[in-house]
Amino acid sequence: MKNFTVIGIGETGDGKSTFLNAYLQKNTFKSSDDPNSCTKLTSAQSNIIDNNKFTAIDTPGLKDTDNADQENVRQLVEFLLRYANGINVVAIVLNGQIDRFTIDTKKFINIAHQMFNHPDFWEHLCIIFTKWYSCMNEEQKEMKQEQYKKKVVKYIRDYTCSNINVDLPVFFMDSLNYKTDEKTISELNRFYKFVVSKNAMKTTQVEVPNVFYEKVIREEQNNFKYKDDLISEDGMQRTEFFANQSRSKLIDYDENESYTDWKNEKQWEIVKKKKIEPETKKFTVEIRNEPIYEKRTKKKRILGITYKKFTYDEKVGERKITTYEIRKRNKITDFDENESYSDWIVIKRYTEVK
Ligand SMILES: Nc1nc2c(ncn2[C@@H]2O[C@H](COP(=O)(O)OP(=O)(O)OP(=O)(O)O)[C@@H](O)[C@H]2O)c(=O)[nH]1
Ligand SMILES: [Mg+2]
Repeated sequence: MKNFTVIGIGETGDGKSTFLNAYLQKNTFKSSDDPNSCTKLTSAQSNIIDNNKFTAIDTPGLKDTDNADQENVRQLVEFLLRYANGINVVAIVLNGQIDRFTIDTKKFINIAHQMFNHPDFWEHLCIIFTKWYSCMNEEQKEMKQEQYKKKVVKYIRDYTCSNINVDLPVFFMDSLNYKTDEKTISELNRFYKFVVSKNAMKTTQVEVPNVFYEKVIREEQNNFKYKDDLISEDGMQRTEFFANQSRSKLIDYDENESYTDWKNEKQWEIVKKKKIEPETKKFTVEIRNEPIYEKRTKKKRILGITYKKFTYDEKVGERKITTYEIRKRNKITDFDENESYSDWIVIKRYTEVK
């Protein structure tokens, strides 16, 4: 017996559980008109109709009132990874009473697409308008079918940056009255035909999408370089770090952009050394000659009266005074092996007398 699986995705309270009950022809999923989220966990139910097994996967609503969208989607992905039968149809369930093509519809489509991560995803997608009462006129239906669908297809093309052909069938249901409402019975039959025409899409490749961002664009930066210098007595050691990095550009559903931090993908390092070798040298800075005097005493007659002794200095030679400086400087061999010198610094100054 063949199994045909439909998964319902959409906003809380728009009628996913009720629609899936209609699809299974039995009231198995709990539904409620309470404004708070009713379905809390992803679960599956089946029914055998005309010798075919039909399975429905009911999911917690997006825009969950407990703000648990990300957690709900994670749990849904876990469920799908364990679900071996594959999915024939992904039904985006929307409240038919609301005409506008809102950011939320984009979000549901986007999340489902990112989550299934399957090349044939668009072929399996359809829209279910619920709460479509029999009293509603056909014109309105046409309008929805044409204009709304056009907008969704345009969005899918913009979003995938392609001219993809998306069939995107649209169904109108008063799911609560699936047994009695003629129009719903006929739409359900059309829906079964669509479901059985689709092969099951495997769910082994499903991924947890980020429910907050419409687009997550990976950016790369290769050979990014930063350095770390370590100074020691004999010089400086420079470690140059290189990395190939990546980050994500996040665009939310209101088109606000933000970025994650850069993350190193691959990194390597090059160590370079800067050598400092001290050298000292003796410099002669001054040579000067200084006269050498000796004291002399002489007697001298002062005009016919007496002799008087007086002393005087007499230059008897010269001595040479040499001033030396011991200076020090550093020879620096830089990271590229270029040599240079620091200025001389005087570390000692002295004189020698000869
Ligand atoms: N008349 C009518 N009522 C509907 C239809 N679809 C849903 N409802 C009602 O809308 C309310 C919410 O429906 P649910 O099926 O619980 O909605 P849901 O999307 O499963 O909601 P959550 O589980 O909270 O995400 C219930 O009272 C349903 O009876 C419909 O097509 N026709
Ligand atoms: Mg529900």
